Amino acid sequence: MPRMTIRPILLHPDPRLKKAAAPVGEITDEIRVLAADMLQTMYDAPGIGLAAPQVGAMVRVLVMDCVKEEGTDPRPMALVDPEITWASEETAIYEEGCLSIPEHYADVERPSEVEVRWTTLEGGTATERFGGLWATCVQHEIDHLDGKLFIDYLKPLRRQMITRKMVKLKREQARA
Ligand code: K2U
Ligand code: ZN
Repeated sequence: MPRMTIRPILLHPDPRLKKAAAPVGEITDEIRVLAADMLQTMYDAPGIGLAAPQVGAMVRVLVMDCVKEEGTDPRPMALVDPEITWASEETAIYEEGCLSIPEHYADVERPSEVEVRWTTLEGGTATERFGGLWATCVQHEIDHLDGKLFIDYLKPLRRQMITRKMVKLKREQARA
């Protein structure tokens, strides 16, 4: 595997985080390197999921590893052109965060189970049903591919307050 690179994670507000990413179609070495870089960037953050637009790549690729039990082997996954093919009626509420909106958390309600079909990095097709934190994470990442952030589920006032604080943070970071 070629040397992996940790890529900078874009911070909200950023127009690239609000744009829908383009389908990948054919898997190229460039996509494989992007996925490897995204996994390394995710582990470094640390996070349990990351979508390509968060590192400025406007393509439909997401990575995740939601294994949290100590002593369980990590399960790094890369999903290309993921589609939700089924979602449960039942929902679950999870206090979500986002690597592009650091230090802000809010309860988001989503279907508690989803079935996802995607293209693998080997060019095959895979289908899997996700539950628990995996289900929350894969839906959070697929939202990123559609230019949607978890704060878009909040009331306007709360969203505006978070956005104002992020604008201030970015201004301070730019000055530093
Ligand atoms: O996409 C991202 O910004 C990474 C997200 C993924 C995620 C958000 C909410 C719920 C599940 C996954 C996170 O920042 S990764 C950080 C994290 C770590 C443990 C539990 C929840 C979130
Ligand atoms: Zn996020």
